[in-house]
Amino acid sequence: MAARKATGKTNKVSKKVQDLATNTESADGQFITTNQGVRYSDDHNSLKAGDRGPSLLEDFIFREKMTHFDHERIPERIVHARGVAAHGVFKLYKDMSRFTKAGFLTDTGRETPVFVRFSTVAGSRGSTDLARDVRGFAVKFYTEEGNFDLVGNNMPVFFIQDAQKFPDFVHAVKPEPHNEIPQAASAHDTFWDFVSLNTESTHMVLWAMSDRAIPRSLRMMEGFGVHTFRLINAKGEAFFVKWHWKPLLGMHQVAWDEATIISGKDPDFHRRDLFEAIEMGNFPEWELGLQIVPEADEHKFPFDLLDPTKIIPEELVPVQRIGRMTLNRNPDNFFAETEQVAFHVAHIVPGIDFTNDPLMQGRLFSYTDTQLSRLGGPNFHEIPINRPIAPVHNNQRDGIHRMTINQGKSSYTPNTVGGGCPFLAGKMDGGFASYTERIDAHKVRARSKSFFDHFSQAALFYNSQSEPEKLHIINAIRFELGKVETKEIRERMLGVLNQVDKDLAAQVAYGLGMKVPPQPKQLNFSVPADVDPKTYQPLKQKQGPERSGALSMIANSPTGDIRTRKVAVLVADGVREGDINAVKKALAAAGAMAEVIAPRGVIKTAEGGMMEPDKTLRTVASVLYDAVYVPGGANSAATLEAEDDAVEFLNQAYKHCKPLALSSEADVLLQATRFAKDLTGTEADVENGVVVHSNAGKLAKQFVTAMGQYRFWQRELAKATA
Ligand code: HDE
Repeated sequence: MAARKATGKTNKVSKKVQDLATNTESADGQFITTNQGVRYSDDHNSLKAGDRGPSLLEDFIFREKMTHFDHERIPERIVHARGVAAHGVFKLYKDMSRFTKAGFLTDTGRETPVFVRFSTVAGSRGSTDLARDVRGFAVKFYTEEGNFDLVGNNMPVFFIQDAQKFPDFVHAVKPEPHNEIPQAASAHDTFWDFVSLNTESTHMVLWAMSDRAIPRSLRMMEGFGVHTFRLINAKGEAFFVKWHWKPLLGMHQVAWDEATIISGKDPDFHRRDLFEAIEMGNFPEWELGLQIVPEADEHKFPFDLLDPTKIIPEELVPVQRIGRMTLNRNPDNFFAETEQVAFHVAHIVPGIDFTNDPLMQGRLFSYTDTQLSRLGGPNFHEIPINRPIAPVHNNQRDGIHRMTINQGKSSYTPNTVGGGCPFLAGKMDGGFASYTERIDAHKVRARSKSFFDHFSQAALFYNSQSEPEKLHIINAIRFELGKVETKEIRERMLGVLNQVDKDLAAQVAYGLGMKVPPQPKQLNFSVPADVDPKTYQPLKQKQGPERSGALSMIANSPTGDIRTRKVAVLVADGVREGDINAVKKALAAAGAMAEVIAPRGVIKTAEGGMMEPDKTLRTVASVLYDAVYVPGGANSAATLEAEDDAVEFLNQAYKHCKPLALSSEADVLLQATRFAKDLTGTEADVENGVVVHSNAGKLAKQFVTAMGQYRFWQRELAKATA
């Protein structure tokens, strides 16, 4: 595989990982056999009594094959069922031993192998990649001291504060139980019923309604550990820490209308994008960022560090970028690796520890429990993708699908028959010891009052968005609530939104044709039983920044960087091949790529040659590309003008705010579009991302500059209704 070759050197550790994958099999040049290793000669016909007679029960070859097939599926994950993964490495920039003793965070000479699985949350395994949803971002670090799993999401907060509510939340967002509708969508009654009754969800609801929930690529989204963890240094000192992944390609989104079309045109859009990028050697990269808070500062914030519905604004604690993760190898086998990988929040290594975040505490139980039913027994750590590179020795034995053949007579500790092995590891030997946090408390079912502010950070998030992003949030909520059939739920949610931002609530209400209800209207099950939910007034704290620059995707997208973007070059018979070459050259120089698309599988160029396009108009659509280019050649443009699919290609690209470039010779095609009437023929068109020029070289150059802005969202603002 090209990608594997391109990785080049294998360091000591990744070699070890490969050695551990001893269960690999390749059928290249081999005879077919049964699972008992018996070669056989016919795999097309079952054994019968006569060639038109009944099948015979003794056909062990048929029965073995069919039995295996009948059991091919394992239960999909209850949440995060739809996922895709890749291998890679993590390299540290900066020794963090002041804060932690974890080897992969202190030894800058190491390359730690990683396996990363991205996922959507609500949909089934076969659902679309472009659902409006949170994305899972789970990283398994195979460190020399054992596996560390950072099981995070692409949003830094969560819907609930206490694990007790997780099954309810998941039941509410999943398809409704009576008819199993809708698939992979939160736009339905039960989700909004739940979140409108649990105002602790409000902050996360806004993230989920923002463009973060419809990323352009898994390679272009942030990741977060969500909970506050602890780092522990060699002296035993503890620090609070929040984990961040910052994508080096910046953060980018698609338009919602675009997402819905992609779901039909290519439901594997994200999965394909990741796979192809890695195959092409465009290795996705993220920097690992840490926000570190000394223990002594625990109570200095206007929110509780243990509350997973809160961020620490970067203005209060900056994110230190301490290392880089590069994904450089696709899995060989989706099932064996991506499906069978088992992440667990409790997989930590010495130098990292938990906090009392009540959501995290519940997760510490859930992840092993779920693997027992999904992977069938307690030995899932022996599946190659889950094996640590650190050696494993203990007295655990047997169980379903045990792979290890333990030697010797001792399977207990303490023992003398085994010479006392395996030995206990003290601190000096790198043994894990839990942080000795002092706890002095009553045993209660309760929530700390410091968790009661449900709206300040929701408002912070909303206020920090640019105008186009605010519009996207408003439209997303209009869409979702528009699908909610129960009026009381819609109304209750408007009441909740009104506590975040009056204009937001008013705009959503206008779109729904409803009125914002007077306050307080909603019941609130986010408050303890001793508070009357009807009269409960939410606590809103005013401290902290009004806006946070890190929260807007658009504000954090590097302009000018168009690496790995995909351009559609629309052509037909009579196209000027020289124009195609000019744009291809300009794009390649900037790290982007072009695909030539024609009405049929072969075309004749203006220069007289024959050309095979990469794709035809029948199999692709503009939603699968970042920008569109129409080269010169009057015949080509005239042919495209007569093709509904070609005109629609341009219309959609314009609607989704993408950069467009057309040779002046393609004017007939341009005039056939819906947006031709919006053009002025002046510099304003270029500022609006539509470039027209008669010179192919200049057109290509201006096009690359326009692509540097990614999208021209102002087109939507001009048309927005309020
Ligand atoms: Fe998970 N979660 N979760 N979750 N979660 C699972 O584990 C759970 C939560 C996350 O690619 C399950 O192996 C509980 C927060 C990711 O394989 C399950 C609670 C965050 C993945 C489970 C949460 C996550 C999972 C399903 C609340 C972001 C996919 C299958 C107490 C920080 C990992 C499985 C992969 C998967 C339980 C909340 C992230 C059922 C009980 C918060 C990325 O164990």
